[in-house]
Amino acid sequence: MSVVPHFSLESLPPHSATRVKALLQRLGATPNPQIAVRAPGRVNLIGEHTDYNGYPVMPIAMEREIRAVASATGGHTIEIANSDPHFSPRRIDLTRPLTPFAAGDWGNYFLAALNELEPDLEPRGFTAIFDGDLPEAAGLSSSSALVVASALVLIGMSGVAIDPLHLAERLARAEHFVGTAGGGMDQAISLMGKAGRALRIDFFPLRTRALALPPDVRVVICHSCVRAPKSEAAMQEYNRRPIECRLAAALIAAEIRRRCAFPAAVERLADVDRSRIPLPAAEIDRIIASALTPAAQTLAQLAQKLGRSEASLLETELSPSPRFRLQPPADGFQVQRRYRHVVGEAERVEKATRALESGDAAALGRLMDASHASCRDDYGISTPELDELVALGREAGSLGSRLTGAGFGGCTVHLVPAEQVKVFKERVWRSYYRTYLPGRRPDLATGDDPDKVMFETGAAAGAGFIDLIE
Ligand code: NG1
Repeated sequence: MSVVPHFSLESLPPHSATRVKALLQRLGATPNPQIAVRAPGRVNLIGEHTDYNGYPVMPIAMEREIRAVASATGGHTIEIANSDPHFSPRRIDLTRPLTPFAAGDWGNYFLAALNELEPDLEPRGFTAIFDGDLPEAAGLSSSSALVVASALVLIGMSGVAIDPLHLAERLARAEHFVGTAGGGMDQAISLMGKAGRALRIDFFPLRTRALALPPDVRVVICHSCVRAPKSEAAMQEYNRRPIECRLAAALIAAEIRRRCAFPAAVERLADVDRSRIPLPAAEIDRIIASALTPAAQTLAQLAQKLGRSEASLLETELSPSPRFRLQPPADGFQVQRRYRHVVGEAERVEKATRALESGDAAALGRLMDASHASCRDDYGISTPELDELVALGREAGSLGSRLTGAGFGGCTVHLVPAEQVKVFKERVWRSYYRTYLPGRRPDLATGDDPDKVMFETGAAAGAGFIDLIE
């Protein structure tokens, strides 16, 4: 079993160490044990919306993070505060059943970790202060970094040892507490990121493989300035994708079973991967074509094809997490397009793995471009702003550009030759932030500081405890 790593304060980037010291000062002098933790956000290079389908992803842990300090208080109350005044303090009474705060409340991400770990850890009261430099609602996984940091605070306060891989698997499920039906990429990269490396992550069971980034390229992130908060209408749009994929898997499984014996348990698209269907390739093509027709499907059509009632679909596939039920979309379920994106994206992750193994940055860049087109055309998760930022990034000299994270706003990721980064940023600043946005979206304030909306990141180490004894 491996354990969650410990970092010395001196080993942290100066900015991070300074913030931790400021948090400790705010916590004040106390005779009780104090702990500090950090959990990075992530930028996904390729493999978008593949994780919950059982297909791989390839992110890096970012050099931006959520950090927290905590001190035991005894008793049965946990108090959490945030250095960002937008997030008011929250109090949790451990003697009562956990009840979520209002939808979208930051405290729910702490509760997600507590709800998962409470039976094992039996936590006592403490005070914790959280802090971070990850833009939220930006597709950079600030929510999972908060869940991971919360989990480490709970673990640190209880003094138990825990395997990061096992913890990542549990926290992926735990985050469903807030209502999203996401996969396990964000928690896994935050916990197991490797400095200087991308991680190829496979799921069910979770496993990771570190791959060196080509030495002569940099990862640049640009914010489209469109917020993508998953707690609002975007949650319907986000959760619709895993649900459409699950329906696609069920449709393919039903079609296979008409022709041959096939295992009963089909939960996700990887369960009906072509390699798992014991039939000739041409027959598999016919099965997929007849299971997934191009036209969008109504709930009634799906129920009929699957031999199920609409009510049963609503109660199972359309209710993927405890506090969420999808309203059937007015434009119908797009099962064929979603399937095409997921299997194409899974193939691109395989090719991207080979590109990194051979240090071929140009090949990775081409795969990133193709990924964006598929996210836009088949998965329907892009926006006009993201498309423009991707196109302008390519014009400004990137080797490959794409939206990153869930989509519907947030950030783009660009693979830029090291010597081009300065020019790239100057061009994108002029073309997107100074020309496109003021013309098309004057409502979106960008400010005057390019570094607030565009930044480079290397690959950081995964989450851990920060040793406070000098
Ligand atoms: P972000 O970008 O953090 O909302 C979400 C999911 C991931 C993955 C990506 C799309 C959560 C916590 N995260 O990430 O699992 O599905 O979208 O690739 O739901």
